[in-house]
Amino acid sequence: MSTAAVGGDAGNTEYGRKAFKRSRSHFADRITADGRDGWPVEAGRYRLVVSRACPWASRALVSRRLLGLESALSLAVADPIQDDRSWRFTLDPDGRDPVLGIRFLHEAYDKRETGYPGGVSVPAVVDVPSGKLVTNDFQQLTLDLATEWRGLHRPGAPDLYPQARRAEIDEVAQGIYRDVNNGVYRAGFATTQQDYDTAYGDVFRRLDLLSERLRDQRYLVGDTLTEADIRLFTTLVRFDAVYHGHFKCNRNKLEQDPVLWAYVRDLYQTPGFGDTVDFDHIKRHYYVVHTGINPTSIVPAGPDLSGWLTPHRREQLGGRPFGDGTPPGPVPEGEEIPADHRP
Ligand SMILES: N[C@@H](CCC(=O)N[C@@H](CS)C(=O)NCC(=O)O)C(=O)O
Repeated sequence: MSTAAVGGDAGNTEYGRKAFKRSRSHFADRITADGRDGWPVEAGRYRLVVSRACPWASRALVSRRLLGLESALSLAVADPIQDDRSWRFTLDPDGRDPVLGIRFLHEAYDKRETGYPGGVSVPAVVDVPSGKLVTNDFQQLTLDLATEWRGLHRPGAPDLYPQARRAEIDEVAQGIYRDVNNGVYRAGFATTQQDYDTAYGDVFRRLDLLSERLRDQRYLVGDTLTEADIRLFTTLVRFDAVYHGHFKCNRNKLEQDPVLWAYVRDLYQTPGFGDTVDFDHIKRHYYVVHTGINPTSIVPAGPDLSGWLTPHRREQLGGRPFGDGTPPGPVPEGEEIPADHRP
């Protein structure tokens, strides 16, 4: 399996000596309370398709848990290893998603647009009655779950995108996206020394700034969990397992930054964050699929995960994780992370 063949992160890379370029999500319809794009928010109508390996999809996994949308928006988890037809439902009986009845996510893309030339990506939201893809716009998806889906939130759901803080959340999130979320990919898929050096510099410059910001405040914006924390979490939780080695972001491991390491453990141990994380899927996806940068596909045995559950002491900084709300309940049956895929 060649890196280019599997598409996605790798497929979005322009090979040759060009810088890594992430393609824009092509399907940007929005599911809204008023249904203005033709897709009204409705319990049970849509299916969220993710890979637990994917940081962009993982944002949606965390939001869905924190907001208590699990019964309103069902979940399909793709195999972390794609083949040349991209994401597939080989973890399900018969290799078929039990609700959509399809074997490959591309079938939902095809139903939406025949001959669509772009890549098939997660997260994807599929309309169950028609089987059509609605959106793969990961940037907008979590914002809509936090706002447009409010009518279906659980009682006690936090406000992850509070009106009064949006400008600050957007600004913080923009730097995180450019330098951290996407910065690690720019480093990992760089094909020139100069591109790699630039990306590596961006990653650690931004991480240093974030570490400084989080030294005396528990969360990134205000004193509660917001969209900004979700976006930083999904990269930090992968950092030592894949980005440090596989993507060569190796100035230091996260574990060596006392502030960020405590911050990410705090989030990991908060219901709705760590209970969505599958380290086995994460490691196997990156190391097996990206044969351009790991030709042997050998998946490293480490790192030791036991530190994730150690006390973080961030509660001493105050903060009210859920604001006036409450933590989410237990993970729904069937969505638990297997014991050997977590610390
Ligand atoms: N939708 C965005 C971002 C989401 C994204 O890149 N997801 C990756 C996984 S982390 C993906 O699904 N790639 C397609 C593939 O690997 O087949 C895009 O098109 O670039």
